Amino acid sequence: MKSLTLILVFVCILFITSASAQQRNVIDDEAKVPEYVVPDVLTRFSGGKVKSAKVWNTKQRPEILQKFTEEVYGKVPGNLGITEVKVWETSPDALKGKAVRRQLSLFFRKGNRNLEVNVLMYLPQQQKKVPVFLAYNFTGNHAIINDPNIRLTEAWVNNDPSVGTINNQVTEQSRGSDSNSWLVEEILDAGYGLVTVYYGDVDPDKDDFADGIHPFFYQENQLHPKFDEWGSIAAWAWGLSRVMDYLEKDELVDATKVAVLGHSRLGKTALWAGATDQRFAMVISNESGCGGAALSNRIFGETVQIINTSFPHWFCGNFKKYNNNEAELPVDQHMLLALIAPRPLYVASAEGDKWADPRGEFLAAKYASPVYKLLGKEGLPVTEMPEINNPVMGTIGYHIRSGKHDLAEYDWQQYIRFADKFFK
Ligand code: GTR
Repeated sequence: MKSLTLILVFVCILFITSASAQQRNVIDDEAKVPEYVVPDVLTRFSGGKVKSAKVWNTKQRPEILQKFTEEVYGKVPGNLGITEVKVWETSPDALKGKAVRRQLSLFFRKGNRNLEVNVLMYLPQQQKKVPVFLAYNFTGNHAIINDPNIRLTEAWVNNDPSVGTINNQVTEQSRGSDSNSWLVEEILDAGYGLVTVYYGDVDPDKDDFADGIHPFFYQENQLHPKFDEWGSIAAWAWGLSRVMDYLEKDELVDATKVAVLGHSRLGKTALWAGATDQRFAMVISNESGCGGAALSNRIFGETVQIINTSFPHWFCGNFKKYNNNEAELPVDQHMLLALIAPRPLYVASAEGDKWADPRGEFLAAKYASPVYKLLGKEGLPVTEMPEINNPVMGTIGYHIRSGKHDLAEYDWQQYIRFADKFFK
């Protein structure tokens, strides 16, 4: 009896260690990807095929959107519009006469709470309304270009002493520190404006629901969102929609031609913004990876369990149910991409960014394409992954470029071409 118990204990230990080893091993070898199933985007949850644009728009799309809202990103618990717009400046000859620079703050107020969101705009010097790229930045508006006139955010930022970000506050030293990722002059030369906001103005990127926009919606004694309520990604996406509210009123911007763009976690955010707010005419996901453009059911690189552990605040509480349990997800990320249809969508990967699963990003774009087709658009123009540095552009665009995880010059050059295809 004693030996039987010992054997049982031994078997249990073996089982537990191999299970946790399985959890720890990140797959970055194509041959090791386990078999998986991707739900068909045009099959109803109740069974049956979607065969018309009408059924897509009135039934399938709202149902998919609802699943993502309740199980992945979380719902916005109420309404709050911009309380005040304060325009700090509109300078007609910024960047040595190349641009109009406009800076303004959107204030959100409720009870004794006040949130300031700083918006920086560079626009080509034209008399007419211009199409714009709208993109969050990671480290403050002043970091995207070395322009001494850009206002410094007072919001919490991640410390980075190498660029003078200390005590979680930016300093003069970090002006232009992220300028490699922002092709301001090329964007302007191509006839586009750039509208950018520091994402931490809306919600500081830390596992703390007492700051940023979340507490504005709390009921008495509530300390964090409910399980089906918004994490940070949904809060940042909400912020993009509020910027859009403003852009619709800006006399210099063509709000029917706003391309929302984001890199990495902000790529996930851009996709969710595009899915929830159809005013965004184009959506661009730069290496958004897990919880962004990459399929979750394909276990490669970052997984649901890993992302929920490293960044427990990004998604809603319900998403944790799918840690090491992706097959139970009612949706996969190609269905998120399909929510953008029929609007132009660009998905980009990088060869050196295996963590984000380039192939999983490509496949999601491919499996979203039937919806574009149903709505009379091309979707992805190819069925096999293109070569490195070989962009393809249907109504869905895709490239995998050489190099690492980054928002690079090459990426912007493709986005400008893609915008030209639809906005010019
Ligand atoms: C990583 C994270 C990714 C991606 C990236 C980023 O640490 O695992 O999902 O979002 O951060 O945003 O830079």
